Amino acid sequence: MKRYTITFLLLLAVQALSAAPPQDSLLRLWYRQPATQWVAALPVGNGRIGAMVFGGVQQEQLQLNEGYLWSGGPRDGNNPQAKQTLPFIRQLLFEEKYIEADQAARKMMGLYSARYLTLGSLFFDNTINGSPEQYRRQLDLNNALSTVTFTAGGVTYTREVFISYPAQLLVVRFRGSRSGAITFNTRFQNPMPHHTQAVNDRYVVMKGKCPEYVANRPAEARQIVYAPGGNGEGMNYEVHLQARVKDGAVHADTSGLKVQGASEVVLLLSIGTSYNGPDKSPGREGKDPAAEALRYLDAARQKDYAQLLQEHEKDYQALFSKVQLDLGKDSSATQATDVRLKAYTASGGHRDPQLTTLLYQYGRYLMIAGSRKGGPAMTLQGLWNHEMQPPWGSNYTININTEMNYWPSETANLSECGIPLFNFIMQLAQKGRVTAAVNYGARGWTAHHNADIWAMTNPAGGIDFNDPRGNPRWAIWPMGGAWLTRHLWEHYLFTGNRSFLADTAYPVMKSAVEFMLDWLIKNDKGQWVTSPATSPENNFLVNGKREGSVSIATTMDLSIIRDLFNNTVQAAQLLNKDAAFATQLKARLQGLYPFHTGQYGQLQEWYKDLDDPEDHHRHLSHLYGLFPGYFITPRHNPVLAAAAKRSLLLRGDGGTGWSKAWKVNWWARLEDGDHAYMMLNKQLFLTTVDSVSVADGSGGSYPNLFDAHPPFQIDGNFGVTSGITEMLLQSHDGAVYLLPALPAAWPNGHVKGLKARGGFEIDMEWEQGKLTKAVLHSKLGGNCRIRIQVPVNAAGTALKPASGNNPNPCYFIPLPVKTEVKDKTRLPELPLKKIYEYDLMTTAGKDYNMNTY
Ligand code: FUC
Repeated sequence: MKRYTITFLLLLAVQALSAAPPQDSLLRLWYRQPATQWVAALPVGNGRIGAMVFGGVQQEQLQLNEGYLWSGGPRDGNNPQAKQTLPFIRQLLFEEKYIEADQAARKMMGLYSARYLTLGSLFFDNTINGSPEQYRRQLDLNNALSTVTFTAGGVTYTREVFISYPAQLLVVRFRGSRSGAITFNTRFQNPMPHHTQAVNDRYVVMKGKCPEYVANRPAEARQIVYAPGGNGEGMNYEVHLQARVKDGAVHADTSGLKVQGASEVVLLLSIGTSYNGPDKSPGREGKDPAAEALRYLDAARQKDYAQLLQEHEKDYQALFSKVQLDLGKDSSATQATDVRLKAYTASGGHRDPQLTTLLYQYGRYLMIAGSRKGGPAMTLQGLWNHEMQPPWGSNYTININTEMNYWPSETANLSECGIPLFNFIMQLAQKGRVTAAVNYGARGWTAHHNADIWAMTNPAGGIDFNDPRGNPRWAIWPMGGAWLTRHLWEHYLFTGNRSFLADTAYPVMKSAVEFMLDWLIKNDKGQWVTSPATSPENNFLVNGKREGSVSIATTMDLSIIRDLFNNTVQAAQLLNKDAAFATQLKARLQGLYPFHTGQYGQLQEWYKDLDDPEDHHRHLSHLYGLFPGYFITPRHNPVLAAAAKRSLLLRGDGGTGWSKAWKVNWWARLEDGDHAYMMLNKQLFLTTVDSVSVADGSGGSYPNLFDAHPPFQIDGNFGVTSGITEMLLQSHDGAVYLLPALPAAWPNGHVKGLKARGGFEIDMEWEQGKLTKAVLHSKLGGNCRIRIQVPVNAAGTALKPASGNNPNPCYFIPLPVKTEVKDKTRLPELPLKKIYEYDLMTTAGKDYNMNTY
C-alpha cells in the first residue's frame, strides 16, 4: 500500500492579503430569455429587502419583499385549556387509547400564525422600441449583481440590480450605448391598499398597510382583513423611489416616475416599515416608516452608483469568497442554466458536475442575500414571496424547515448570517415562557411547530381555540424551542465565542432544559418519558391502520431532549458553573426511556414498535440523532447507526425537497457518499410542479435553482448546501474527518474554507478519490484530531497517532444511549472504510500544511 508522507509546516504568510477575491466565471445563473414565471426570476436581497428580477424587455418587473412585512401583530394564542387536558390525555396514553387521545389533544390548540406578505412589484413599462437581440439575463454569484443586457434598434441596453446591505437600498441602473436611449415609466402594483404620491419630479413614495388578519385557508370568509382607520392594527410601510437621471427629462405623478430620453438612470429604492419588535402593535405602537426609509436615502445622498456598487461588492465578497469549491466540470458548464438543468435531468444526473458546485454556492449566496444582522430570520421562502397567501403562510415552521435553513451557516463559513436566527430564538425564549406556564404549568420555555415574526410559541390551531382544523399530528409538539437551541450551541463550537455562550446561548439552553425537566414524567417502569408526544406530522399503526398521532416518548422527542441535555452539560462545564444542575441532567439522561431497534431492524420511531414498514412519509424525525444531532454515529454507535440506515432504506429515496435534502445529510453521516450523491441528484432534477405535493417523487429544482417542495420552499437549497459540506468534511464525532463521504462522481476536486468545530478552517485537494493535500487554519488553537481514510507517515512531524478522547472540548463525545435491540440479525450491514487518526496541537492563528508525496 502506498504510504503517504505528511509534513506539517507553518505556512508563513500563506496568502498575501489580496485586494479582490478570485472570480469564478462559472458561478453565474444565466438565461437567454426573460423569466415568464416567478420561479425563473432571479433573487437578490440584503437580508431585509428582497427582490425577484424578471428581466422583461418591454416591461421589467421587480417583485419586492421586506422581511418584516407580516400580517397581524402580537397576540396571545396560548390556551389555558391545554393545562386542564394534560392529566387526562396522559392517562389515556398510558392506557394506549390513542384515538381518544388524539381527540383530547384537539383541546390543547392555540391560534394560527401570521403571514409573511409580498410587497407587490415595481414595474418599468415601455422600456424600448424594436425587437431585442443577444439577450442575456444573469445573476453573478461572485458579486451578487443581477444584469440584463440586449440590443435593440442598434442600441445595447444594460440594466443592473443589486441590494446593498451596507446602504440598505435596492439599486437599479439603466444604461444605453447611445445617449438619450433610456425611456420608461415606473408603476407600483401592490395587492394591499396603498397610494403613490410624488415628492418631487424625481421622487415618488408608495404608502400602504398590511392586513390585521389573514386567514389560514383561502376559502375562509374572513380571508384578508384590514383594520379600518389610520390608527388601526396592521403594519404600515413606505417605499421610497428616487431617480438620478443623466440627460433627458423626468417627471413624477401619482402613478410613478416618467423618464424620457435619458442616457443613464440610477434608481434608489428604500423601504421602511412600522415593525417595532414582537411585542409592539405595528399599527398603534409602531416605528415611523417614513423616517426608516429616509434614513438610508439620506445616508446615500453623497454616494454615486460606482461607490454604492463597490461598497456592496466588498461587503458581499467578504462573506461569499470564504469558501471556494471545485467538483470538476465538463462542456455543459458554459451553457445557459435552464438548458443545463434540462440536460442534467434528462441524463439522470450523469454529467455536468459544475452544476452541483453552482447549486452549492447558490445556497451560500441565498444565505448572504437572505439573512443578515438587523434583518429577520429566514422564513419558509427565505426572503422571497410573491403572494398574500403563500403556502403555509411562508411562516417559520420549526419542526424542520427553519432549522434546515440554517444548517450550512457555520459549516459553509457564513457564521455571521446566523445572527437573525439567534435573535429570533431569544424572542421565542421570552414568549415561550408564557406558553410553558399557561399551557402546561411548566417552568422554562417552549415553542411548538409554527412561529411567526411576532414570536408565536403556542401550538398552531386555527381561528380560535375550538377551530376543528388544528391537528395534533403537527401541533402538539413542544420541542421546537429545544431544537433551535442547538444552533446557539453550535455557534459557540464553531466560533469559540465564549461571551456568546455565557450571555446568550447558555441561559436560553438552560431555560429550555427547565421546561423539559418539568415536561418529562415517569412511566410504569420508572423511566422518564414525554407525553403527549408526536413524531412530526407522521402517524403510527393503531389496529393495523396508520391513524395514531399522539403517543408517548417518541424517538424524536427523546432525541431532542438528549441532544439538549448533552449540550447543556458541556456548556455548564465549559462555563464552570451549575455543577449540581449538570449532575441532575446526567441522571435524567441515564433514566430516559431507551432507544429501540424494532422488528425490521429499524430505529423505532414510536414508543411501542408500531412503525409501518410501508411508510414512505417525508419526515424521518427519529433520525435526528444522526443529523443534525450526533449521538448516533457509525464509529461510536454502530448499532443505532445501522438501525437508522434500515429506517432510511425502508422509507425510500422519495420525499419532498427538504426531505431529500435531509437524506443527503443522513447518508453523508453514514459515510455513504454514493447514496448521498444519489439523493442530491434527485433534488437537483428540474421540476415544473408548482402546486403543493407531498407525493413520494416530489422535490426537485426550478429553473432559477430554487428548491421545490413543491411549491418553492427554500429549506431544500440550504439542506443541500449543508449536505454537500457534510460529504466533504465532518467535525462532530471526536475528530475533523477529511472527505468522509466522497462519492465516485467527484473523483477530483478541491475546496477551500470549510469550517470545522473548534474554529478550524480546512482546505483540501483530492485526486482519484484520495486526499492529496490539506491545509488547516487554526483560529482558536487547541488539539486538532484529524481522521482520514489514508495512512500517513507521521515520523518527524508534530503529528501524533491519536489516543484516548480528544482533549479539545469542542469534540466531546455525547453520553452513551441506552438501547434495546429486538433482533440483531435484522440490522443492515454498515460497511465502513478503515480510518486513521492523528492529533496535532495547534496554535491560534497558525496554518498547517499537509502534503502527500
Ligand atoms: C411541514 C412539512 C411540510 C412543509 C411544511 C411547511 O408541515 O411537513 O412538508 O414543509 O412544513
